[in-house]
Amino acid sequence: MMTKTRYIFVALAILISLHYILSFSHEGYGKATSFDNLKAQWEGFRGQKDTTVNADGPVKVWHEPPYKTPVPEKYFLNGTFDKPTRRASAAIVSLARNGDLNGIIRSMTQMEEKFNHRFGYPYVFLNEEPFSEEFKRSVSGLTNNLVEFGLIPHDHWFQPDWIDEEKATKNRQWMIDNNVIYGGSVPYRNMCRFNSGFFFRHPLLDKYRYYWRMEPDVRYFCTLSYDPFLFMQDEGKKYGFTISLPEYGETITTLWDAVKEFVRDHPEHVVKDNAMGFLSDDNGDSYNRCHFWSNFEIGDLDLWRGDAYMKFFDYLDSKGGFYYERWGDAPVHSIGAALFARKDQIHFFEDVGYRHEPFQHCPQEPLHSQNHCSCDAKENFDREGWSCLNRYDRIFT
Ligand SMILES: Nc1nc2c(ncn2[C@@H]2O[C@H](COP(=O)(O)OP(=O)(O)OP(=O)(O)O)[C@@H](O)[C@H]2O)c(=O)[nH]1
Ligand SMILES: *[C@@H]1O[C@H](CO)[C@@H](O)[C@H](O)[C@H]1NC(C)=O
Ligand SMILES: [Mg+2]
Repeated sequence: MMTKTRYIFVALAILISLHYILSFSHEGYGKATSFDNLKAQWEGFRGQKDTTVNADGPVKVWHEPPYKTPVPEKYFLNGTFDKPTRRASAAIVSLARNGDLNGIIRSMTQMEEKFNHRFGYPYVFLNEEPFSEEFKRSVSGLTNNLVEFGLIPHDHWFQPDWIDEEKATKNRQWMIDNNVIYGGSVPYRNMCRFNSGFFFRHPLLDKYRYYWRMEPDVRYFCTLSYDPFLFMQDEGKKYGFTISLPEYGETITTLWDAVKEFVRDHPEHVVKDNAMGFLSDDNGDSYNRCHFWSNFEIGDLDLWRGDAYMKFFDYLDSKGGFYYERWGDAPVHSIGAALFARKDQIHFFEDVGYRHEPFQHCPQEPLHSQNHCSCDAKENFDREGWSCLNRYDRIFT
C-alpha cells in the first residue's frame, strides 16, 4: 500500500519533526533518569530467581514466538452446527459517540458474521454522553445477545482541575503548528486517558474478566472458528494484538522518562521475563516507540485492574502528560502489558484479519484460506518496514 514516494515523504517528515521534538523537549520537562541506575534494575529482574510477582510456576524457555505454534485443535468448532460447550467471562467493548452509529453498525455486523453469531458474547457500549434511543435500538437489533449501554462518570473522562490549562493550551498550539495528528484536540486526549486508565473500572465491566475492543469503521476479514477468550483464559494470555507500529514521537516526549522513574521507584511491580525488548533497543535506556495498535485489543481486564498497572497509571496521570502532551492509550497499554505481563502472555493474533484505516493485518497462507479471509494477502502490515512485529518476534529468540 505504501508507494516508494510516500515512503520517502514519510521519512522526510519524520526527520523534520525530529528536529522539532528536540527543540521541544529542551523546554525543561521532567528530569531524565540516570541510565546506569536503570540498567542495573532491568538486569536485576532478569537475574531474580524467586520473584513473588508472577510466580506462575516454572518459566518456559522460548526459541520462537508462541504464535508460531498453531492454536490447538481443541479450541475449534468444526462443523457448521457445532455449538460452544462453555464460554469465558467476556464482552465485546466499544467506546463510541452517538455520531459513530454508522461506523459501529459496520464493525458490529462483521463481528457478528465472522465470529460472534456462533459464540454469543455480550456487548458493552460506553459514552460520556447518554446514548440516543436510536443508537441503542439500532445496535441492539444487530445481535441476539445482551447489549448494555453505560454512561462514563464525569471524573473518568474530563480533564482534571489540577491540569495547568495555560500550559496545556500552549502545548496544544505547538502541536497544531507542527501538524501533530489530533494535537489540538482535548476530547481526543480525554479518550486516550479514559482508555488508558478508566474503561476497565466501569461498573458494566465488573462482571467480566476478558474484553475485545471494537472501534467504529473497522473490518474483520476472516472467519474465527474458535473462542479467543477461552484461548486467552486457558493459555494464560493477558494481552492480544494484531498490528504493532511506532508512536509519533511528538505525542510522548516525556513518557519514557516517567516510565523509568516509575520503574526506579517500584521495581517490585515489573515481572520477570517481561517484554522490555519489544519497547527498547538499548536495554531500557530509550523507548523505540513500538506499541500494539490498541484500536484492536483482546485482553485480560485483570491486567489493568491489578495493583501494578493501577499504580503505573496513577503515576503517569500525575505527570499530566495525557494533557500537556498527547499520550495515547496504545503506548500506555503496551508499556503496561510489556512490563506487568510475561512476554509469552502477550499474544499475536496472526489468524485474525483486521483493518483500521490506514493499516491492515491480513493473514498469510495457509491461514488465509482456512479462515476464508476477504483481504488481499499482499496488503499486510507485518511486511511493512514500519511494523514492530520483528521487535516482538526477537524477544523470544
Ligand atoms: N464517547 C466518545 N467516544 C469517543 C470520543 N472520541 C473517540 N471516541 C471513541 O474512541 C475510540 C478511538 O477514537 P478514534 O477517533 O477512532 O481514534 P483513532 O482510532 O486514534 O483515530 P481514527 O483514525 O480517527 O480512527 C473509538 O471507539 C471512538 O468511537 C468521544 O469524544 N466520545
Ligand atoms: C473439533 O475437532 C478437534 C480435533 O478433532 C477436537 O479436538 C475438537 O473438540 C472439535 N470441536 C468440537 C466442538 O467438537
Ligand atoms: Mg479509530
